[in-house]
Amino acid sequence: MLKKILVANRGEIAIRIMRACREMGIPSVAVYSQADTDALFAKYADEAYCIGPAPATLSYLNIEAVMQAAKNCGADAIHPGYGFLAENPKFAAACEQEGIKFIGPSSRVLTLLGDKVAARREMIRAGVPVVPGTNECVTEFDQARGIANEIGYPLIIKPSGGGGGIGMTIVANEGDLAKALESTQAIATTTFGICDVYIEKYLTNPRHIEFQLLGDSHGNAIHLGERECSIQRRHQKLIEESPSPAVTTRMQAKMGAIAANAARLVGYEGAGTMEFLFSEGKFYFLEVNARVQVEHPVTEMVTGVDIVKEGIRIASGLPLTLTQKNIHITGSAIECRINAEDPLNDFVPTPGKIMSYHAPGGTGIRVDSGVYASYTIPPFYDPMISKLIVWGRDRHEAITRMQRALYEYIITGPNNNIPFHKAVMENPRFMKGQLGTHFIEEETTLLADMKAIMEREIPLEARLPHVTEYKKRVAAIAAVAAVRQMYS
Ligand code: MV4
Repeated sequence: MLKKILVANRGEIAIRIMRACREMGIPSVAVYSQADTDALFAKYADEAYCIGPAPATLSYLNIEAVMQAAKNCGADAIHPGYGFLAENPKFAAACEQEGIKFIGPSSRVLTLLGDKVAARREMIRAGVPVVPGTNECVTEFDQARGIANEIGYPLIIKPSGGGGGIGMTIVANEGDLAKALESTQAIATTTFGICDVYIEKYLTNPRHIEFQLLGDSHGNAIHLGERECSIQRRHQKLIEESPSPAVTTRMQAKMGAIAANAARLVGYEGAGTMEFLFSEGKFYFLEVNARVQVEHPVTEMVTGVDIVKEGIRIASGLPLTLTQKNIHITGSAIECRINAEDPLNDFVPTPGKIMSYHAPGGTGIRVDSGVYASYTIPPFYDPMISKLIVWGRDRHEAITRMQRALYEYIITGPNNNIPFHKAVMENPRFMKGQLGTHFIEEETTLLADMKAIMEREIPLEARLPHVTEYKKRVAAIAAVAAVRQMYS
């Protein structure tokens, strides 16, 4: 087993990983930027080292600084979490060179999957259904026109070095093709340093469904079912759930087996996700996310598998103890990402000091956060405050439990998107499970619904007039006042 793990990340995911370390008896080491001196993850770790100034390029993205800290503290492994260096093949290679275990796939696999055109080709070879499109990079207009005529419009041009939606251009007809090709190549070059782009048939309003995978270093791979992540805005997921209300048990078993087999064929080690578009009953491969994802807890809630612990076991060289037959999906789980952002002002980030904080609890509730009352959310990073995850015996119970939990949740100080989540949780289309990637744009009443919810809420100060001392208020708030609003 690994002996000491440096966590090359911050916030809730750093704590999530350190919690797994603690349960496994493995000491954890935090590295933090000057902006994160007061952050919870830096306190939670067994050891913590400041590795640089606030900007991520000088700290969390600084490979030399992270490697130096790992060597200095004698860590034999690094967990990259998500974002930052998580899918960086150069970082994984640096770890391999130094004899420090990178907890995740090898630099070879990260290179392969990071090249989205190469990944497409590999997945076709492995028998995974992909979106109709090109299997090599497109450089010239004439080449693009030929391909476009074969697959038909609308189509989408994507940077091969990208992923997650950045720089993608939808093309409605041939008249727009030349400009779209040029602009996507330009964005690809500036954002990813490679001008390579590829073309796919554009699917209008599909669902976004992904399979959770675990592969070990002994050639075993399994899947833990799917997550539906269709509720997103500008390529930022906001709500995720498992299982998808659109996927039958049969489809889950079939696609999961295909995805796990492909992971095994590429030699995938650790936790990973295979992303698909799901349209008219069919799955189309998009890309592999070669890391543990933000939304992994919904899968943990319905399978009972600790995905982070499994990743650490795999990185220690141990074979998977779970077989596909051991994996059973029980009930339904939903995650709401609670962000410091203003839902009334185009969701602009609102970092700042959390004045009072009370997280929901009780049956079936999980809150993964890196904050506390009086903590100041720094402006330099992602403004996520926490992830609120609920489990229910079925989707309906999960939704009503999420409603209850959102009304218990007290965060004062920065504006946050809890009212938005409250509006979605009572949206009729959401409740029916009729989701798609354009859900938020299409549900044009969401903003007004949210405003109505905010207006009917009684201000916190007015809820407990008889309690004068501020601390007493904070304690009493969740117990009585918050939930009542749900029915007001
Ligand atoms: C697509 C697509 C439609 N057709 N590809 C955006 C994120 C990245 N992983 C892939 N994305 C998309 N690729 C084809 N051929 C639509 C999207 C897309 C999307 C996908 C998943 C979740 C949200 C999305 C929002 C807009 C567009």
